[in-house]
Amino acid sequence: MTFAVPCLRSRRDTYLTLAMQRISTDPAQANPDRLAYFILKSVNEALREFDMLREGDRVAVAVSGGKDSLALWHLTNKLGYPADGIHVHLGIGPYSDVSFEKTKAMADRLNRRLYYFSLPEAFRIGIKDLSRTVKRPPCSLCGMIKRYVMNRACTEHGYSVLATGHNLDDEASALLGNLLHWKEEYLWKKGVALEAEGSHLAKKVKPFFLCSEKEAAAYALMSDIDYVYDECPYSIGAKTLMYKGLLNRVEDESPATKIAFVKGYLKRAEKERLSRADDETEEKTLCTTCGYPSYTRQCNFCLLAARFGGGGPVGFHVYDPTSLQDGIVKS
Ligand code: Q46
Ligand code: ZN
Repeated sequence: MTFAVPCLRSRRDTYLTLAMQRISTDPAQANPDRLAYFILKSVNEALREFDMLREGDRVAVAVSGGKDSLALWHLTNKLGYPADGIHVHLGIGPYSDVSFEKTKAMADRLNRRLYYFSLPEAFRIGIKDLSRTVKRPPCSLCGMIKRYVMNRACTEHGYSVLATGHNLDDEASALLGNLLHWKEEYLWKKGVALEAEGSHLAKKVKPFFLCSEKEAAAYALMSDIDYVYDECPYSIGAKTLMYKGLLNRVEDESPATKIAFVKGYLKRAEKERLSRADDETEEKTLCTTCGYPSYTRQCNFCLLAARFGGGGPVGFHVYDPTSLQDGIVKS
């Protein structure tokens, strides 16, 4: 498979650095086609081994505007799985605006629909002020809002699978963090292909989990994908970045450690999840407002919507490049 590689010479150094990790320690042998081959091989292996996508599935990709999610959206369509996108605008100033623009540009390029939810529009407040007002860390709020929006968009628009752009470095660093702090409540719940639960929680898959962050970036560069280069301001100083650095040092000394670490975990996690399922004491109920699973009478999203949403229904947008429509869907 050959990718169009615009201005290869100017990107040569980047490719060589990126390619060295998986293809060769000899820069002269590294080239974009071989790198593309390894990336596609890894994604195919993940899809097959973990039964991520089945015939008849309708796929949506969670798209942030960063390299991993845009590359995944592009690759999923390239591999023959027509996939639409779902995006959450967090209201983090220019960072969120640029992320949204890059996401919309990919919708245009792929000619696929994009569902999106805008926090500042729906709640008239960005994540920073929301966090301050409700006294909850921005990343915890962000995770909750994204999970809710993604699930709801999938359920209401008939997508059976939600694919996310988590790569090998994300999985390994999250696992290391959970282990170092023995976060038993999260430790065994992570997976790379989690089946749907009931009619409200879509199946979740991570087709990039065997690709390193560098490989995902290489795919984005090779495919001429324009992504947001800045990191989310709330990720700066996050422990996961330190864990990624530590794991990279281990990987340099002992190649393939990250893959062994994550694959070893996945084998054990499946058994642990099954044996722990009977001990689950926390009972889920259905939110009295939206009907989605919740541990409390009203789910956290609906509580926010009641407080900040102006009393009306919460609006989700759909941008459809095929009809050049940008409409709001009230739910
Ligand atoms: S959780 Fe936190 Fe991320 Fe959300 S607020 Fe930004 S850093 S985007 S990976
Ligand atoms: Zn609810």
